[in-house]
Formats: sequence, C-alpha cells, structure tokens
Amino acid sequence: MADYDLIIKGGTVATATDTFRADIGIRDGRIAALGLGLEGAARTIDATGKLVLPGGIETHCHIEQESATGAMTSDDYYSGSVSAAFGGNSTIVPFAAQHRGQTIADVIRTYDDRAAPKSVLDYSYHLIVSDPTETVLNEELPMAFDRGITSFKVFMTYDKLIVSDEAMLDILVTARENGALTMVHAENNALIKWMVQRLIARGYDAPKFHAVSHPAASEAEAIQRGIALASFVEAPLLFVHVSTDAGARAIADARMSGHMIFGETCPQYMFLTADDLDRPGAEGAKFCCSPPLRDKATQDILWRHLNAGTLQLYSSDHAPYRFDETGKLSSGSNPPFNKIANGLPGIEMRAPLLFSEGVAKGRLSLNAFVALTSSNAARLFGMQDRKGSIAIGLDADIAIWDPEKTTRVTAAGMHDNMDYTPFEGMELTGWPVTVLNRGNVIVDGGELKAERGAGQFIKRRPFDGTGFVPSRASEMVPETNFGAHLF
Ligand code: DUC
Ligand code: ZN
Ligand code: ZN
Repeated sequence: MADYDLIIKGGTVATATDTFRADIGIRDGRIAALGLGLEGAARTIDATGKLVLPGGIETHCHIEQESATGAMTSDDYYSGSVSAAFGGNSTIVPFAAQHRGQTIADVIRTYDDRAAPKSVLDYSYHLIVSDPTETVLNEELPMAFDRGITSFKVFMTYDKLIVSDEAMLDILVTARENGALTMVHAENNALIKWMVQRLIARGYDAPKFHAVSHPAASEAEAIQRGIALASFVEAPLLFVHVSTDAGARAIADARMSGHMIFGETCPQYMFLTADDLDRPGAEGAKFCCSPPLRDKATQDILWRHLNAGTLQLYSSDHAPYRFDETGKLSSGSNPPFNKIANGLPGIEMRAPLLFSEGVAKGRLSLNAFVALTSSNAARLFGMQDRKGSIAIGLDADIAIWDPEKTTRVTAAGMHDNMDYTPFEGMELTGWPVTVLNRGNVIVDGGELKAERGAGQFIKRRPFDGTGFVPSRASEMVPETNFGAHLF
C-alpha cells in the first residue's frame, strides 16, 4: 500500500513566514509529511518551477444572498465556489443575512440548504445581523456561535440594516462574552443621506456621483466611532472594506494602543478608481460599490497599510449583480446612482491581482501575500487548526501557482455567473494552475475536477485575542467606577 494518496513534488513551498523547497505528502485529506525526496504515493503532481501555497481563504463574499432591498446575487453556491476555486481558493466564508423579523436559526437553515448541495469548496458563513433583539443577542447568536459560526457583520449605514450605537454596544458585548468577532461596515449614514439628497435634488444623478455621495470623511468618522465603542467595552472589531487613508490610520492608531481592532481592504480599492464610474452612459454602474472607489493616491497608501500590517485581510467583497435588469439595471437602463445595486464581482481575480501587482512587481513579499490571502483569515476566523498554512496535520488545502504564467482578464474567462468583470483587459503575471481542497484536486490546468456539493461546512473556533492586552474604560471597571458591575 502506498504511504501517501498524493505527493506534490519539487515545488517551492511558501507560508506566511517561510519559503523552502519541499515535497508534500498527503494522506486522508491532510498534510502527512514535508520533506525532500518523498516517495510512495498513488499519485504525484510535479510542481517543479511552481510555488506551492496554502489555498486561499476568501472571507468576504456575497453568494446566493438577497440584499436588504431584495436583489439576489447572480452567483449561487455552485458558480460562486467554482469561480473562487479557479482563483486559487480552497475555502469560502460568505455572508448569511438576517433580514428584519427573521430568526437566526431560520437564516442558518436557509444558507445550509443553499450551500451544502452545491459548494465545491469548504465553507462557513458570517451572519449579517440587522435585528439585534434581546432574543437574538441572548439566545440565538450564542446558539450560532456554538455551531461554529463565530463571526458576524453589522452595518453603521443603510436604513434597512443600520444598528444604533447603543445596539452596537450590546452586540459588541455579546460577541466578547461568547468569543465571537464582530465585523462592521463603517460609513456615516446621515452624511451619506444628506449628500445623496443634495446631489439628486440638483440633478447630479449619474453613476459617478455615487463616489461623491459617500465621502471619505463618512468612512473615517464611522471607523473612529466604531473604535471608540469597541475599545470602551474591550471587544474585538474588524472593519471590512477599508477604502481610505484616514480610516486605515485610525485602525493603526487603535492597534498601537493595544485594542483588538482589525482591518480589511479589497482589490477594487487597490486597482480601480472613481474615474471608472465616469464611463459613458450607464457603464459606470458596473463600478458602483460601497464604500466607493477612491483615487490613485489612496491606492498607493493602501499598499503601505497592507505592508505595515494595519490591514490584515485582503478580500474580494464579491457582490455580483449582472449588468441587466436582474442587477445593476433593475431601475431602468439609465438608473440614478442611488438606485444601483451596490457591489462588484471579483472572487476569481482577488488573489491573482494581488500576486501580479504585488509579488510579481516586488511591492509585496510572497509571505505577506500568503498571510493576506489565507493565513490571517484562518487565524482571525477560528480555522487555524485546519487551514491557512502548509504544516503537518493541517487540511491539504493547497494552490500551486505558476509564477510566470501570463493572463489577460476577460469576462468570458471568468467562471462566475456574471456578464462583466471590472478588471477587464488587465494583463497579469502569475496564476493558480492547480487547486486542492482537503487533498482533492478541484481545479487543474484550467479544468474543474470538483464534485458539486463536495465542500464541507467548517465548524470554526472562538475568536482568539492572544497577544492583545487592551485596557478597559475606567467607567466599566468596578475598582474605578464606585463598584458598579456592568458586564
Ligand atoms: N457592503 C458590502 O460589504 N458588500 C456589498 C455592499 C455593501 O454595502
Ligand atoms: Zn459592507
Ligand atoms: Zn461585502
């Protein structure tokens, strides 16, 4: 009998910390050996000249999800996970959205029914909580955390999703007490509504005014407020889709002060600008997302924040709405900017864009690339015991990259259920040619090898705040608040 089911031979392995030559022996879906000259496998993959990296972990994507206004994303768990797999990912963590009045148990059941029969990749969900009632906070969320869904997102904007600052404090305390991580969409709702109203009233309704209606100041203010609330109750908070220098600097400051504050940015803020919204006719609608695209100077600064560790995650925020009446044009062929579904597709392009523009151009180390696309997500979202690195005992989730392969991005080349890609025409260097999930080859040489529904739900561990020694606000501590016990 062979020692291994599979050996990946002759490649250069890279983790978030190390780069080394090694063969990888895989048995029963896990990494069983790392060494030189491994032999004795039923199957061998020759990785000579290739980079052998942990499979990507995509932790910000919207798949088979209804928005608060009722628009359904164009990808279901099959097309969404297939597209993710072609982009070098082995695991996805999309959102399971609660709409007001819905129980969390009902939300989880709905998404289990959507994901289990279709996902080709391992998966979990973050909940979106829009109705934080007492029952949701005290009974339903703890039940979800016990089931291994240990993260959830809340919104500081959008009338149908927004949570008040008081609700946010309740939510943060619930998360803290149950070992969960709160993620937040941070934009100032009032400032955006005020801008939208003024722009529309004056006839400025073209897609490009979407960028004007969501000012950088709106993100900066909400991030600062989120930090103030989270640090007051000593709770961890992750700011998703950070798009401004001011927002990222607030995160960096909070981290330097010891607070459990984390940040994520996305390819659209690194590789597109608000000028893309100023395309002829309704074309700009293809580039409407929130927060909006910014400018070239911000792109340069976001690279610095990625390299400096301010932002630990780089995710696609894949929110696919087609350029037709089911998506971007649901309010007509020339929609005003405030009636355009928010979001861009990009799950397949996330890692290749960062590799090409970062690693291949010398702006990012290979190890930082692995950290940003895989390892940091595993740690932040409680999967580090199974995923996010190449080490003995971990799941054999592996992406084999050809660092020389060049690709021209086209919508037709994508495997999602979209009719455009915002990255059309970009020339990239480096591509994930073979992708494994738990030892199974799911993509190889441009072909899908995975079975529909082969992905497994991953029960995630509680948030681990090791290394942070935050100081609680004195008003929350009995020794300094005249003995009041507030937790
Ligand atoms: N926030 C997201 O994270 N994705 C799409 C739209 C939004 O507001
Ligand atoms: Zn958001
Ligand atoms: Zn999103």
